Amino acid sequence: MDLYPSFQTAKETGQKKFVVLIDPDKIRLGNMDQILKLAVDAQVDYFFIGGSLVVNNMLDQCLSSIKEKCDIPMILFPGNSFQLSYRADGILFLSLISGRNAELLIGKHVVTAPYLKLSPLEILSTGYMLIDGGIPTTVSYISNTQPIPANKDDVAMCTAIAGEMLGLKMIYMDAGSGAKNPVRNSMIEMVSGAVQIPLIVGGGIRDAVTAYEKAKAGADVIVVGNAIEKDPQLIIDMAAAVHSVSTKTPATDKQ
Ligand code: 1GP
Repeated sequence: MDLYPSFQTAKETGQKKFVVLIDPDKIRLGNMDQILKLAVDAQVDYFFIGGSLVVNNMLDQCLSSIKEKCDIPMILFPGNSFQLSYRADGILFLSLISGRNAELLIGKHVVTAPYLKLSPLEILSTGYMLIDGGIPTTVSYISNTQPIPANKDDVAMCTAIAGEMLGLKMIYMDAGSGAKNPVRNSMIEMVSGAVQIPLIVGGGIRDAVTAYEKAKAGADVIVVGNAIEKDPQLIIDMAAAVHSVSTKTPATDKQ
């Protein structure tokens, strides 16, 4: 499957996408089967697979068990260069453009490039922007970078524009897993108005209304992890809320 064209087409046609983030460490928790069934029923668009720290080496097993049960594309969202597997469909090749840690801007990429060049994975080069979500997150600690302050919409906009100009194919604004506050709507509006490439937003989205608002503000792709791990049933309402933004006409929205 060509993943990037599917993101591009969705952006062009205003079809919002809903992503469930699966942390391979959590595969041992009994709710994995339930999550997969609900994801199929709710027509979840993609799985992102990864975590800042994956400690149980369950990545391959996680990917295989998802593939056995459904056709939802699996995209690696690696927290480090050990989280690679040919069993996925694609990989977010992340450059942490909100930070100034050279290793995460280009260093790790050089090391992993030969492996990825030979792999069947579709490479999705992505400008990754950490946005302050109200609490220190694992990503900001591990990456040794400062997130963009939550109210600095202009900094986020300029960073995203620079990422697009550098040729990155997508922008991912992340308040970090388990963030207290998701990325603000005003920041999403400003960034989505400034770049043409697909905009992914995640971190701290816990309910369908918030997911709807973020998509409405201009996010093309909404990512939810923690809330769904805690309550898998949320998948149904969240996916429906995000997908509904695509189908609503402006006239319907005003009602
Ligand atoms: C984190 O954007 C993802 O990188 C998802 O965050 O786990 O808070 O939903 P949550």
